[in-house]
Amino acid sequence: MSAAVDASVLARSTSYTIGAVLLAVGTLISLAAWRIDDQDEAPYDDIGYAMLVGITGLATLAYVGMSTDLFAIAENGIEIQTLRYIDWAATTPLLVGYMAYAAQASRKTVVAVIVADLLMIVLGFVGVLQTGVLVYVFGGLSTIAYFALVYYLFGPLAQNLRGTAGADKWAVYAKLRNLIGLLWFVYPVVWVLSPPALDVLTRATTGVLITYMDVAAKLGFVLIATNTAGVFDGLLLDDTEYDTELAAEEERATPGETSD
Ligand code: RET
Repeated sequence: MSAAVDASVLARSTSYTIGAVLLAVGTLISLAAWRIDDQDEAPYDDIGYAMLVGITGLATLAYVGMSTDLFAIAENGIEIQTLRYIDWAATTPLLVGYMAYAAQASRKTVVAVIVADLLMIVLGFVGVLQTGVLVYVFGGLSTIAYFALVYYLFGPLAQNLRGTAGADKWAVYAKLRNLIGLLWFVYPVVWVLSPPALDVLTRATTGVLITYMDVAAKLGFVLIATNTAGVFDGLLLDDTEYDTELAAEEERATPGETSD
């Protein structure tokens, strides 16, 4: 193996290992939040927390596998990290499923959002197995599915929540939705620059970039979902401060009635 090839393999496997560690940290954060949180309204209930744990937990396993090139295949001379698409096919439906759950969407809407998401990933995977113009045809179809997903997140789901939920829940939803709307859009950009499309980015650069993006998309999601909801506030403030905060919150919720 030449030194250059050696260095690029090392860059990839090192970034996958770092990714696995950061995603494992995300999993621990969700597990801690699950234990601490005593709210029982969606998405701060068992179903919601199980989804959060699944999002980073499954990705941690995928990253451990990718660091050893598990399930990597060579198609038309291009190596493809199959495990990345398996990870995405399992965890992106969980991410958007969490959004639909938080918005208390109807079953029909939940199914539509998850189908759009799965189509986006599967069509993208079919795209990397093609050559020539077909790569772009499938990439384009996948991007249409992504836009359908964004439509649901910014349209029907948001409307559902805006009318019914309190300001706190809406704040969490809006932050998560914006994360998806902005950060996820970088994925098709990196995809089209990497092999087998325009081939401007090497496999190593693609691997490192996608690791950053996955960690930002998943660890970021977990941090926003738990912190914006104030799950860890009790740990950050000392007891008296926390009691004052709680009393103030109760006062806001039921003005006029003091708790003591
Ligand atoms: C593909 C193919 C090209 C077109 C589009 C794509 C979108 C991928 C996305 C992936 C998101 C992954 C996340 C992973 C978290 O760890 C499949 C690259 C639109 C949006 C959030």
